Formats: sequence, C-alpha cells, structure tokens
Amino acid sequence: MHDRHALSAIPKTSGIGAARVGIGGPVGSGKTALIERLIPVLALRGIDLAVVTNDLVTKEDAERLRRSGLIDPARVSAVEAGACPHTVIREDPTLNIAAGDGLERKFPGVELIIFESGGDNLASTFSLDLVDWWIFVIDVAGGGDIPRKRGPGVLRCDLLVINKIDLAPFVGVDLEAMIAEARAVRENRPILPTNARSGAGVEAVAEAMSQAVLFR
Ligand SMILES: Nc1nc2c(ncn2[C@@H]2O[C@H](COP(=O)(O)OP(=O)(O)OP(=O)(O)O)[C@@H](O)[C@H]2O)c(=O)[nH]1
Ligand SMILES: [Mg+2]
Repeated sequence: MHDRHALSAIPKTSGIGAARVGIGGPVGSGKTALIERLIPVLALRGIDLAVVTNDLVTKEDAERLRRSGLIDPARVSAVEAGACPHTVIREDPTLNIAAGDGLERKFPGVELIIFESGGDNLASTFSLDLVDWWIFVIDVAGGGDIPRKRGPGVLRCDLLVINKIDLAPFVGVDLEAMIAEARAVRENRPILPTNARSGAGVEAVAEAMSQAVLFR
C-alpha cells in the first residue's frame, strides 16, 4: 500500500495523483447532500473532481450522484463495504484506494477525489493511508449534545461540519451552544455550520477543502 500522506506533500503541479478528501459521519447526517452541494461549487472553482461512495451492501449513494446530473456518472465509483463502514476507510482501505486509483487512471487530470464513508457511529475515523484530509458531518437533528460526547470522529477530523442548522428550532437545539461546545472539545480546530438543502455554508466548506489540499 503506498503512502498517500507522503504523496500529498507533493504539490499538485507535479502531476502525481489527486488530493483525497474523506467525508464521514453518522447515518443520515447529510454527507451525500453536502457532496451534491459541493460538486457545483468546486466545479466553478475549476477543480477537476471525482467521487467514491461507500454503502454497506448497495450502490445507493453512487446511483444517486450519477443520476443527479451534477457530475459525469463515470466520475462516480462505488465501494460496497459489506461490513462496518469504518473497516474500509480505516482498518483496510484497500478497496477505496483501488477505487481512487481507478478514477485517476480513467481521468488523468483529476485533482480531487472525495470519499464518502458509509454512515457510521461517532467513533468513525479515516486512515491517512487513504485520505489527506477529512471532514466529519454531524447534524443538529442528531442532538445538541453530540459534540459533548467527544467521539473520535468529532475530535480528530480536520473539519467538523454541523449540518441541518435549519432544523435547530424544530428539534429544540441551541445552535450557538452546540457550536461553542464543539469548539471547546476541538480546542478551536475548524468547525463550519451548514444547511446542505439550501447550500448555506457550503462555499466555506469548499474554501477550507481547497486551501487544505490544493493549496489554492
Ligand atoms: N432540513 C435539512 N435536511 C437535510 C440537510 N442535509 C441533508 N438533509 C436531509 O437528510 C436526509 C439524509 O441526507 P443524506 O445526504 O442522504 O445523508 P447521508 O449522511 O449521506 O446518509 P447515509 O449515506 O445513509 O449515511 C435527506 O433526506 C436529506 O434531504 C439539511 O441541511 N437540512
Ligand atoms: Mg450518503
């Protein structure tokens, strides 16, 4: 298995491999919705993109993205984890690395590959053999106390996205308090609030991602 982390230190202009970004988080937190919103924003920035999805035993999210009309369907690759979602993004990411390599062979100009993990629990983290940088998506409707529970996903991700901010008044969550607690447990590492349905906050996510892995 090659060392993705070492490769990521090489500037993109060298033409060696695409930057790889992971998006993990609990079931239904809005990972695919965020990707659907990110695709046009990244395209406007001129970023050559491909996506790898992970589902337990289906290709549901890949089919959804392929049908979306947002991206060339050939640029979406599906991994069927067949096991706990974190197994194939952390313990043995071989299938995902192979899917990314396949996309790079098919699209030699690809600059950024997003890997969506299957929905998992708060302990889910990405191997740095697979990705250079990763986002953990939680959502307001999952409960305002999620950051306080200090799951490894919330603590260790490079960027914590708090999605479904539009739902805060309906589920009795104090969004400001939730963000403040997330900030405290993450010791001020990045957090961005989003509404993946309206697109609010998505530009800031694209900006953070682009700066972190493409240096632009
Ligand atoms: N109100 C609201 N709904 C959202 C938001 N983001 C996603 N949703 C809805 O939440 C549901 C789950 O979104 P998905 O994007 O499928 O979530 P996911 O994390 O990809 O789910 P899995 O891949 O199954 O783990 C869908 O019905 C979305 O329309 C948001 O910001 N606000
Ligand atoms: Mg999904």
